[in-house]
Amino acid sequence: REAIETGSGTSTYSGTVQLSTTKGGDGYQLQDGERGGHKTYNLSQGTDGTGTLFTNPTDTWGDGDQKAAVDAHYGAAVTWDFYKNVLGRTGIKNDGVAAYSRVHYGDGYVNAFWDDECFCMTYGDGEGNKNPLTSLDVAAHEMSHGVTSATAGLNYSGESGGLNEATSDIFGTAAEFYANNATDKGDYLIGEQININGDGTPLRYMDKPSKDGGSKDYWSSSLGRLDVHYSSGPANHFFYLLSEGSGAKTVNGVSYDSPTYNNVKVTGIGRDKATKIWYKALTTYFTSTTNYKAARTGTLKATADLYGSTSAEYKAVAAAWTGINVK
Ligand code: ASN
Ligand code: ZN
Ligand code: CA
Repeated sequence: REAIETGSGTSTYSGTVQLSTTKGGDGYQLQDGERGGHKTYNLSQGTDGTGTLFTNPTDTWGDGDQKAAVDAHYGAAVTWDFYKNVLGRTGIKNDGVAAYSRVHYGDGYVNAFWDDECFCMTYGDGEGNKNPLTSLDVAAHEMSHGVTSATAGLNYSGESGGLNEATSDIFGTAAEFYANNATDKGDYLIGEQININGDGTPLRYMDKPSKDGGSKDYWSSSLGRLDVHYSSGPANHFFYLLSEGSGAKTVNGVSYDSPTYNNVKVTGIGRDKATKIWYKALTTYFTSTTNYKAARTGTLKATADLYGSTSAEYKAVAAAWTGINVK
C-alpha cells in the first residue's frame, strides 16, 4: 500500500493549501490518500483522454502547470468533505468511489464541466489561458451536477433545468462557505474569482440574480423558456432568502440587498439549515420533472421531516418561496 502524504500547494484562487497526495515511484502524485483516491490529471491543452497524472519530486506543488491542478485537487477534497461532513454523503454517488479531475482542457476554453460518462471533472484555462475555471465554487458547482444526476435527475431544460443549475450553485456556495478559506471567503456570488466577464464581476448573484443581466429574480410562467443558467435565478434567490432573510445584510465583508416579490418579509434560518433542507428535498422528493411549484412542495415536506410542520423553519421556507412568487 502506498503511503498517504500531506503535501502543500500554491493555488490560483485559494492561497496556500494542504493537499492529500500519495507517494509513489520517484516522488509524489496528485492522488488523494483518502476520499476514494481522487486523482488529478493534466490534459496539456488537449481535449480528450484522461491525460497525465500530476507527479512531482517533492510534495510541494504549484509551479507552472501544477497551479490549476492544486485548485482542482483541493476543490475535489473540500467538496468531498463538505458532502460527507455536512450532508452525510460519501462521494458523488454515495458509494465511497471518487471521481477524477482533468485540468488544462483545450486552448482558451472558458468553461468547466462535469461528465457522467467519464465520471470526471474538467476545467478549461479561460480566455487567453489566463484564468483557469478552477475556483472552489465552480469546482463544487460542477461536481454537484454529478450528485443531482445520481439523485433527483432533474432534466436539464425548462424549469427542472433551472432547478438543476440552482442546485449546483447552492451546493457550490455551501461548499465555499464550508471551506472557510482565508483567501476565498464564502459569499453568495458564483465565479467571483475567475474574471469570466473580463471586468472582475461574478458570473451570478444569488441575492439578486438579475444583476447578471439575464437571470430572473422571481418566478413567472415564462421562466422555463430561458437558458437554465438564467432560470436558476429564482431558486438561487430562494436559497439566499431562506439563509439570510430579505433586506440588506453584510456577510464576510460582502454587502447584499435582497428584494422580494410584493415586499414579502423573509426571516433567514441560516445557511446550514437551508442547505440541509435543499439536500433532503433533492434526494427524497425531487424527480426529473420537478418544477418550481413542486420544488416548493418538496422542500416543505423536507422541512417538515427535519424540523416539523409547525416550526419556524417551515414558515421561513414557505415565506422564501412566496418571496420569489411561488405560491
Ligand atoms: N459550466 C456549465 C455548467 O455547469 C457547463 C455545462 O455543461 N452546462 O452549467
Ligand atoms: Zn452548471
Ligand atoms: Ca462564490
